[in-house]
Amino acid sequence: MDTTPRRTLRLAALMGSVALPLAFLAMPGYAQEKPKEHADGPAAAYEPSMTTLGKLKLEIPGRKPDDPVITPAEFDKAKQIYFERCAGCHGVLRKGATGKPLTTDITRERGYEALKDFITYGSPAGMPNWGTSGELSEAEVDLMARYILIEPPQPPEFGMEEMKKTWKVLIPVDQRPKKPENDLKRDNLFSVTLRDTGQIALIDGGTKKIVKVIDTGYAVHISRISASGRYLFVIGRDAKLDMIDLWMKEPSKVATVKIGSEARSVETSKMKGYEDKYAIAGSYWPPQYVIMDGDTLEPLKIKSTRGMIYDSQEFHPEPRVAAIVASHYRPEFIVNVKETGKVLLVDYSDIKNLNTTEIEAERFLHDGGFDSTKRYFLVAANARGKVAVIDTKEGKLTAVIETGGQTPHPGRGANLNHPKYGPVWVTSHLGDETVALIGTDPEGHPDQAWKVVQQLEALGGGSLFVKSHPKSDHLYVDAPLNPEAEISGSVAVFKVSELGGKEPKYKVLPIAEWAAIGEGQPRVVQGEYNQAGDEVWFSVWNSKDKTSAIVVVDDKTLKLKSVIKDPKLITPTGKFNVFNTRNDVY
Ligand code: DHE
Repeated sequence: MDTTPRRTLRLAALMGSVALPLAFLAMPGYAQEKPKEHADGPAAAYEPSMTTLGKLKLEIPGRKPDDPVITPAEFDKAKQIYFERCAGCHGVLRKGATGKPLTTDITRERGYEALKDFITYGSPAGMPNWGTSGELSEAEVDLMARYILIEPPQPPEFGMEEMKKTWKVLIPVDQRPKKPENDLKRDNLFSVTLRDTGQIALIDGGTKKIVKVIDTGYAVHISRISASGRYLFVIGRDAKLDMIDLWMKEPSKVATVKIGSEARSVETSKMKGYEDKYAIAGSYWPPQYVIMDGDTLEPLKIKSTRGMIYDSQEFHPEPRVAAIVASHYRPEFIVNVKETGKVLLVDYSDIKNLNTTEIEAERFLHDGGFDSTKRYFLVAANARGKVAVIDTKEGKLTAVIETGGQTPHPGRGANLNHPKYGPVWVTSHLGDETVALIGTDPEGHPDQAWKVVQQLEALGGGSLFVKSHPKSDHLYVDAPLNPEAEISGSVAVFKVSELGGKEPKYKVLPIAEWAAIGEGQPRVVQGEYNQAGDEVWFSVWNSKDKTSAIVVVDDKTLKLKSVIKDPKLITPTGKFNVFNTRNDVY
């Protein structure tokens, strides 16, 4: 079906859902107005959940005489709820992140009743209405109000000693193949996250058959591939990093290490001369990154990200590591630190005398990718509605751009050759239906460089990923977190060659319908191309107990090419094609 662009989607409902939770602390008496449900927008469902921290055994911090009573069992439960639902915004130590601080000097000043009301009813500034939405029972709301009146427990640090205890080389380097021992078309393999089983499925891009399912970390998050294409690295939310050798007769894990308690990112060295030499992973807790040996995962260097926020120059105790990419221009990792708003260029050519360039960018950095030349790295400062551009050749900030939409969320973004504006990089938004096209060609198109040159309107808010390919004339925009099933089950496709016209139209592909699953309300997420760039794969992400699928679309005709279904394909989300991921093709 063809649809003209429309700005129909409940902007009002989406607005506010991404703003600062617990703004109530600055708004005395607001709870009495008992605002109605407001924080049910897609972005509200996307705040980080520190699930693994929730499972750690922690002591009740020294109870003071005026602390409200909480039993150890209640404390355990409240701690788990806090880490899973609240810490993403308010911080592990409750010192504030995208949400307000909840330190005891503040919470005790507000008092139990006010806290209980705000947890129950939320606030229009973005604090979810945990009580009235039914997410928390009355007893749980009472528990949480008491919990935030006591001192926050601090999860343990995770230094070299702890890391080394978890580090295992499962197959020593000298016992690994000297050359590939399988006839897989490795560059067209897809590593597919099976989120809720803590596994990845290796799927052959040609036959569309599962080659192998491999156990990895808890709520496994992303995969990255070494520069040579031999090693696959998979990070779980529990910060367990697994390294898989694709040369083995049957690809298998060859090394593993835990780099913290909560993590989201991993990358490998890509600079000429350093291929496969190092791996790096960043964690949410403790706030740090670690550089590891690229053959064995031996942890070599751990660096804390604690420090000053780029603009206020105030100390932040827990700045999380978000996206990490590897420079193609210098032997550097580009490490994005969420809460301090800094991009770190970590020079790995001499890790004994580690050199780091610290770039002031913007808060709160999340995800991003390269422009088509791989020289510029564009990263979303999502809570500020901006994208920061880093020149990885010169090692400096190029620009910080307002995207014009609410909460940009590009994934790695998409690179297009726009008929009017030349090379552009694209991001969609979590908070609304807009899609921003940013000029990335300062030489050929200086007037357009680092500006939003066009804004498209796609299906609706709740978009997480856009995708294109150098050989394709299409731009795909998903919307998995949109509250409407029809939207979250579809993707919008724009024709790149028609973007120069008036009001470009998009076509809707009913991906979930094509998967013909029947049960549940699956969300369609993250397009990923095959190596040839002639087909694009989408995950049809259903709940754990229901059938999920991967739908493969013919990129030329936009017709259904095949549906991959398998009982082992449980909760597929991210997909990482070996060739495209190792070469940063998107
Ligand atoms: Fe992700 C990338 C963090 C929830 C699927 N996600 C990233 C990156 C970060 C991040 C920092 C960039 C990594 C990099 O490039 O090095 N993600 C977070 C969160 O904090 C958040 C919001 C909540 C949480 O508690 O984890 C979160 N992410 C999700 C999901 O719910 C998704 C949709 C499904 C899933 O599998 O968990 C999801 N995130 C992804 C995917 C990528 C990703 C598929 C990589 C996209 C790409 O094309 O590179």
